[in-house]
Amino acid sequence: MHVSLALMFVYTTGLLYQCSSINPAPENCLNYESTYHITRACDCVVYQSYGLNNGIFTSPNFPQFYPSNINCILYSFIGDASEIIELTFMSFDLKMPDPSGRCGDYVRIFQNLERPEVNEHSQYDLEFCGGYSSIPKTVFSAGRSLVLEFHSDFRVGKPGNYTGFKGNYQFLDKRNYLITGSRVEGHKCMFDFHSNISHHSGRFFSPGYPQDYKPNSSCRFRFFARLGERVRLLFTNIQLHHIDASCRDSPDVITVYDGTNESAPVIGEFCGVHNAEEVISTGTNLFVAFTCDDRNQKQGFAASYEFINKISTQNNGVRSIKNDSNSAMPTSSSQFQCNENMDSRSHRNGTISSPFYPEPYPSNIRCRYIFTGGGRERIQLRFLHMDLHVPREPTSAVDCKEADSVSVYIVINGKTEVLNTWCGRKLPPMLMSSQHNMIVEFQSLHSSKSVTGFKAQYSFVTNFGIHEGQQDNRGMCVFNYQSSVKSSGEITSPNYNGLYPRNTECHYLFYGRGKERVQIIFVDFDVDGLTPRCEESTYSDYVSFSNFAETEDRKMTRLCGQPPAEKREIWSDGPFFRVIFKSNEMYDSTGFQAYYQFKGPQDEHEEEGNPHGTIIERDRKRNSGNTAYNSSERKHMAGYLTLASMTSLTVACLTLGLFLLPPRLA
Ligand SMILES: *[C@@H]1O[C@H](CO)[C@@H](O)[C@H](O)[C@H]1NC(C)=O
Ligand SMILES: *[C@@H]1O[C@H](CO)[C@@H](O)[C@H](O)[C@H]1NC(C)=O
Ligand SMILES: *[C@@H]1O[C@H](CO)[C@@H](O)[C@H](O)[C@H]1NC(C)=O
Ligand SMILES: *[C@@H]1O[C@H](CO)[C@@H](O)[C@H](O)[C@H]1NC(C)=O
Ligand SMILES: *[C@@H]1O[C@H](CO)[C@@H](O)[C@H](O)[C@H]1NC(C)=O
Ligand SMILES: *[C@@H]1O[C@H](CO)[C@@H](O)[C@H](O)[C@H]1NC(C)=O
Ligand SMILES: [Ca+2]
Ligand SMILES: [Ca+2]
Repeated sequence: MHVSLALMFVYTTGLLYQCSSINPAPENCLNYESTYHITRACDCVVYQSYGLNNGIFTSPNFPQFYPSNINCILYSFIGDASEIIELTFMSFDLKMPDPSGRCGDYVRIFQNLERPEVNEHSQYDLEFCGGYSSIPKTVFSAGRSLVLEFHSDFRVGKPGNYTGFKGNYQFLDKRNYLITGSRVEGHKCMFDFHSNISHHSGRFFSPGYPQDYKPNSSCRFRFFARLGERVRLLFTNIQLHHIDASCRDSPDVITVYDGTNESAPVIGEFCGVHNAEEVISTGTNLFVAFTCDDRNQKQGFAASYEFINKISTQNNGVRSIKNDSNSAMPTSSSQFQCNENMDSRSHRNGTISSPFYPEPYPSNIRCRYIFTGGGRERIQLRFLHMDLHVPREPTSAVDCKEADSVSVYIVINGKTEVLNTWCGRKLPPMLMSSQHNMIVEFQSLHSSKSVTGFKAQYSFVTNFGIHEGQQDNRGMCVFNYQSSVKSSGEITSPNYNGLYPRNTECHYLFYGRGKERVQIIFVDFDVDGLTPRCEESTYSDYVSFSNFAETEDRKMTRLCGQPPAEKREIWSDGPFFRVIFKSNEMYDSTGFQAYYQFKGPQDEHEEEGNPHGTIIERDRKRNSGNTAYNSSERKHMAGYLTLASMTSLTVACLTLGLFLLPPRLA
């Protein structure tokens, strides 16, 4: 036993040693036709794809310090004709660049070589040095070869104090990154995808993927399904440059249109980072546009598509019938079918309820109500009745775990997550899904002779529960308010006065006439966030304002939390104004209700007061009952942020203080 352990130890360390040792030598360069390696006096080390298709490469002596005065080592990675190379750095420690940014020691990457070697004319694509945090972690070649050049400066006496690098190389099949559509003649980057008997699915990518997209790229992808089919897209990787702002203000963006061209309604807008975003057409066509500017290129996106006959639900095989035979009340879930599927194409609205509603429901059952829509549809759920059995009379801290309950699940970035669980008799707030599907689960553990169960009304909506204004199809959730149509009115957050949906962005565009300005007065405001900045880094939802149609307005501050009365009146500079609501993937609140009014220069002097009377201060107790997040979590987060970012110390402390205060109006 002891012996074998010892042997194993020797064996593993031997392997490790072998993996990370390299043997660069001039004779390895012999297969080079060019004279680059001779004029630069390089040593070479070559990794070819036959045999192992991946492995480790390191700087000399890694993890010890690398020697000074390494003139040049060329690491050549050479794959088959159908392969590309992926290098992933796991460790990186070279001398820091000098103050001007120039690297003394460096790694250079040639990733766009035509032949598997560098010559006098080859331009390196990347050069980097310094620490791990400052380098690209993963690089890809365009073709079958990639060369890494390593250089260290001459230093008198001792070696430098740097461990160098260690990375993993992998040969990938290039065919997995080919777009499976046909290129449209006369366009730089446009592809068509037609459904036919033998063609049901495939892939498409941002230009150059898996390499970063090129500056100023603009690509179009058109999908044509056959009659009765729909197009389903799944973006499996989205990596676009992202700023803490509206996606619609982002220069790098993917937009999905529910039709054949840009004039069709927008049903998807993606920027930043995502790993599983699904979009389904309502008709037979989809149109995808990808555009970017010439700064901050990232990897782009990878996506698959499928022409589908039916909307596939995540839970295939769920029985969609409620057996209405009047048999005796079943007592075990195995005998009882109560699952239901609601597809927007057959039921646009209706009700769901516990079995035998309003009679007592059976004990020990679980019912799933699965809602499936497409396009821009969201499921809006309004509870009409709630009377579930609780083992004890609910105390102030209701724990639904032991009780009969209703849970609502939504999909966020490809993952099914519980929005919240409700039990007892308190009516849950009105809810809305974050994209086109939702699952409601009713679970009865005990039941009783006196309970009546629950009933809820659902509808598939495309207006996000926003009732005033003209919806504009050029965005997912965009509403126009024109002075020429209506000089004053009301705007609300999506799904008001229920909880606003997660991961949702809505734009309210105001078009005044002449010298008019727009006045917005929030009469109700509760948006989860950390004041005063309401930034993404503090997991804040926010409402922001802009005097411009497509760029952020830096002089306007964001609103979140429960702002005091004096901050609830906002004016535009001129006739155009844009209000943006943005929610993230966690913590919910009830949002806002506001009055808007277009005012000419004379109106502004006429009335100084608030035309709509006093602002309603919210009852904060109601808030704690209705919001799906646990306010102690937010408290915890505020504390955490205090530690994490010293600059916002005062902000976080202030907010923490607010949360700890008893509700002012309670
Ligand atoms: C390397 O540098 C670090 C930080 O400058 C220093 O603490 C350490 O003693 C150095 N080691 C050697 C071997 O020079
Ligand atoms: C179906 O579409 C594919 C891809 O566009 C094409 O290669 C193939 O020839 C088509 N087949 C038929 C039967 O039209
Ligand atoms: C990208 O487009 C902008 C504006 O059209 C232009 O000024 C810039 O030179 C372009 N950059 C590149 C790298 O093509
Ligand atoms: C966009 O598609 C619609 C419907 O197919 C068509 O009527 C319209 O002319 C198209 N517009 C453009 C700019 O191609
Ligand atoms: C309902 O239940 C009865 C009796 O158990 C059974 O005969 C019948 O086929 C069921 N109906 C459906 C639609 O499953
Ligand atoms: C449900 O849909 C029908 C037809 O689309 C409509 O007439 C009815 O008013 C809707 N009911 C509700 C409650 O929205
Ligand atoms: Ca960019
Ligand atoms: Ca939130």
